[in-house]
Amino acid sequence: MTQLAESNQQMMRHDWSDQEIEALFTQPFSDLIFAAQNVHRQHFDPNEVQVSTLLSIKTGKCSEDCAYCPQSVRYDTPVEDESLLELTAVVDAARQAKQNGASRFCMGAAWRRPKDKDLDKVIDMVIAVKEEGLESCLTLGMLTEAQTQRLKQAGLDYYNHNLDSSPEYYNEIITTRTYDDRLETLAHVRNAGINVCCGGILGMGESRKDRVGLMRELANQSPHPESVPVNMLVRVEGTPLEAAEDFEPIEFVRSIAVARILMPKSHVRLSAGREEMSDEMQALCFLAGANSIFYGEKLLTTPNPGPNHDKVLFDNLGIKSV
Ligand code: SAM
Ligand code: DTB
Ligand code: SF4
Repeated sequence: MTQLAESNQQMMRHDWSDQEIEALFTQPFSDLIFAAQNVHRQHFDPNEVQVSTLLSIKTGKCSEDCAYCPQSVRYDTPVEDESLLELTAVVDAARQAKQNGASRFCMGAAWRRPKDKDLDKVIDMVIAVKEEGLESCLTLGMLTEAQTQRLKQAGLDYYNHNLDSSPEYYNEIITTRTYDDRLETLAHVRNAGINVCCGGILGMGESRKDRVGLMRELANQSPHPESVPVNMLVRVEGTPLEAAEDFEPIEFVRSIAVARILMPKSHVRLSAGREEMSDEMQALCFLAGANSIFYGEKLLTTPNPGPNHDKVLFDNLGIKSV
């Protein structure tokens, strides 16, 4: 069988074993990148990258204990708390994002789960963002089935809810909600017909085996999440993970390539952590099949390369933002 026929046969599987995923990870780098490029080119224009902008609509004072997160009330971090933004501030930010070339506007809130009265206001934001001609995305924490249905009715395009790590490593990172809680919210989102954005974080002290476990959980969802953010931990002072070891860049690129091979039609987002990546490393990530980024000077609370830097990078690589 030719290599192309073989990779076609591997399309859209939801039954990957750890051994198979491990074998993808351990291939020689050139073989892995070549395989990922092959898959990528069957489904996407390799010179197009989707661009999303993030806005924190409610910042800090979150009750959860996610060890990576500067917004947890339990850690003393440089984050300035802010209650839910007014609609006008969100519309202004959405217009700016559109002007900068973003096609999707993602709003994030530091909540364990939204209260219904807060959801009313967020729904107005979704409607307003869509009126600006942008796709809408939310990340608000856990949702009930009824809340998810209301978001669908409002026209929400994507909901981001990450698995963050393998189930095996999860308890080292978060104790205030379970892996199953996350899967339940993801099921509500999928059942409501909202596109699923679901990924994780690398560089939290996990092993290769845990990265395999995260990829297994993502890829064995059926259908695959439409969008898969792969975050590199942003180490923030005051969080339990502030002194995590540097994450090996080639291992990060390998992880992107594995995500691309496992989830051929998903947008794989080179998400948090770009501020610490060289342009060369980002170029390798695009070569490995990443085809989405967050654009704009800030992620939720931490810095991101600004639009000017990204414009030069995209020009150098001949990438068109979509
Ligand atoms: N509170 C909601 C929740 O946890 O689902 C939504 C916002 S939360 C900040 C969204 C995601 O951001 C987390 O699931 C995590 O994957 C990512 N994140 C948070 N802090 C991060 C950090 N320091 N480095 C990388 N990713 C981070
Ligand atoms: C995701 O996976 N990464 C984004 C988005 N979804 C919401 C958030 C990254 C946050 C990085 C830390 C911060 O800026 O607070
Ligand atoms: Fe709260 Fe989300 Fe941060 Fe966890 S990741 S502490 S739930 S804002």
